[in-house]
Formats: sequence, C-alpha cells, structure tokens
Amino acid sequence: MNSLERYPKHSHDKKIIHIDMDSFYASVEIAEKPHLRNKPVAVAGSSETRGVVTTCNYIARKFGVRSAMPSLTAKKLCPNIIFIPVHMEKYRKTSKEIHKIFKCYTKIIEPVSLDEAYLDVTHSKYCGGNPIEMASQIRNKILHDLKITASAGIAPNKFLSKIASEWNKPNGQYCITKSMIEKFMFALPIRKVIGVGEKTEKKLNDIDVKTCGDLQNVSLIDLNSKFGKFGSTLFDLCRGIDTRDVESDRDSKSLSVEDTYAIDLNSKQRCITELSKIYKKLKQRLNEDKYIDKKIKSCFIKVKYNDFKISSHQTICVIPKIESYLKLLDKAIEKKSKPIRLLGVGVIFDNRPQLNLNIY
Ligand code: TTP
Ligand code: MG
Repeated sequence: MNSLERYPKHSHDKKIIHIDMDSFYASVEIAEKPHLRNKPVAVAGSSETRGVVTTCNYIARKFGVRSAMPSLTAKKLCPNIIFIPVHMEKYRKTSKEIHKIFKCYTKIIEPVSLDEAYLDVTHSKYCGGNPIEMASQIRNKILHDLKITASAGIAPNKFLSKIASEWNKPNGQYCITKSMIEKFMFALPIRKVIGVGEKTEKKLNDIDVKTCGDLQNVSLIDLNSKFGKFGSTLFDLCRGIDTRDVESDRDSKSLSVEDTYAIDLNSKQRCITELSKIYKKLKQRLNEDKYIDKKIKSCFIKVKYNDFKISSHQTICVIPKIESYLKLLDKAIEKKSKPIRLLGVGVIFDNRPQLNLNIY
C-alpha cells in the first residue's frame, strides 16, 4: 500500500495557508520609522535589564545577528546596529489588524503566536477557491494597510504549510501541492520536521538518517522503540502526512497567558505577585465571548527558568481559582529553585460534546 493511502482524503485534501510575518517586531517598528528601512535594526531589551535581541531585520541578519543573542554580541557583529526597545502593546495591536484581514477569507484561523497563524481555506469561495491567490492577496493587503511584509506557505496540511512559509522568506510564498509531496519529502532534512530538535537529530544521524527520505526506510516498530509515542508521529511526518485540524479559538483545546520578565523572578514573593497579574489576565480572556461557554477540565502553569529549561504542572479543576495556581507554583519552586524568566497560567478545555439530558 502506498503510504498516502493509509490516510484517505483527510491528510492531503485540505487547503491550508500558514502565514508568518517577517522579522515581526522589527518590521512594526520600522513601519513607524521609515528612515530606518535600509539600516540594520534590532528590537532588544535594554542592556541594564536582559539586553537580549528579540528579533532583527534581514539587513542585521546578514551580519550574523539573531534572536536570543545578547545585545552586546549583536553590537560586536554589527557595530552600526540600531537598537529599539520592545513595545509589546504595539505588536499586539498590529496582530489584531492582521487577524481582521485573515477573517475576510475564512473563519477557521488558528493563531500560533502574535505573528503566525494557520488558515483553513478549504471551503472558502474567494479567489475562485484558489489558495495561492488568497495567500497573495492577504500578503498584499497586510503590506498595503500595515506597511509590513509576510511570508506564506500553502499546502494540503498544517505541517507542510509551515515548512512552505519558510521556503521563500522574507516577503515570499511557496505552495506544496499534493503531487509534489513525495519528491519534496524525500530530500527534506530531518531538522525541518516539527519536534525534531538537536537531540532527536543526533539520534537519527547515529543511524545514518539525515533526510526524510532516509527516515522513510526506518520501520514503525523501530521508530516506536527508539522514540516512544513520537515514533508514530515521525513515521507520518517524514511522509508529509499530518492529520491535525486547524483549530480556531472556539474549538481550541487550551487557553493560556504568559509573561517574560525583563528581570528574572528570584523570590517566591515576586513569583506570587506576577502570578496574580497573569491570573487576572487569564480570567479576562476566559470572559471573552468565544470562551464563556466552554467547560474547563484542568489548569496548569508553565515556568521557564533562566537556563531556558521549561517545566509545567497541571491539576484537575473545573473552576480555575488562584489557590490552584499558587499550589502549582509551590510545586514548581520545590522541584527547582532557579530564577524564573517566564511564567504562564492556563486552562485545558473539556471539548467532549455535552450530553443533553433535557430530552422533553
Ligand atoms: P519569529 O516569527 O520566530 O521571528 P521573526 O518574525 O522576527 O522573523 P522571521 O519570521 O522573519 O524569521 O518570531 C516572531 C516574534 O517573536 C519576533 O519578531 C520577536 C519575538 N521573538 C522573541 O521575542 N524571542 C525569540 O527568541 C524569538 C525567536 C522571537
Ligand atoms: Mg515571523
């Protein structure tokens, strides 16, 4: 049986567009200050606090400047670089405007971050149903209205659309059609596969697997024994198979709010203060129309320590109370007493259809 026949229709018959803005924070800043357009620009925390580059434009990237790099290193690599402080509110506002444009084409939009989203346009009638044309219009409209560029990937599933949006970045788009998948996957380096980081790549290199084509020769049994549950995912992804749906807010599985701190949280009291603030934000979001009717089944916290290691803790709950989050915070602090750079709080929804007992 041909690998694609294992998943009739579902994995390969959608029209998905993945949009990712180019050098997002930097582009938003430059749109406001056009005289910076041809100069190397980075958006960074100030050096008295963290002094880390969040992102930089493509001119600065030519000098080797990258996200998460200390500003001092960026300055050494690119002495003429212009640093702009982070203005989160501005980026949130721009993101909302971008989503207004998306909504003209489909209701099925899954935001991934402020600058990235999946759109399912399978049933959209715009542009004669042509997703390449839709992506092109969306990018043109973003450029026209907001003076920033976006890249897009068009493909029959989420995984491939995400790879495609990186293909012609910045300010470009790429389409992977159903008939291209087999050849495209064959040559694709395994590092491009979602979930394959340094460790998995090394494990695969050790068994001479460098491309998805090589990976297709490894049996499902071998992958499962080497990678556990992730083995089956790898088996599918290296063949370009991804059955995940684009989940709009309404059918999202979870909702969370998080904050990255300019100065690491290094006392329990500071953690409690910050936790209370993001808890308030979470409650506000839960009151939005799209979430108000959703049933909650558990709550969780996410902690990123100053060594960038992430841990999360979860507990069953129907009503997310601050007390539950404080207990989870205790657990996190008990487990590891390192300074914290990011805190997040969230809920997991119970999306099972509700029984209608009112039968008369
Ligand atoms: P990305 O989409 O990863 O990066 P980008 O939009 O700046 O550049 P491109 O997509 O063209 O490669 O992230 C979106 C924004 O998220 C980015 O503009 C700034 C922020 N960000 C951080 O704050 N820290 C990080 O380490 C990264 C990677 C991004
Ligand atoms: Mg981006």
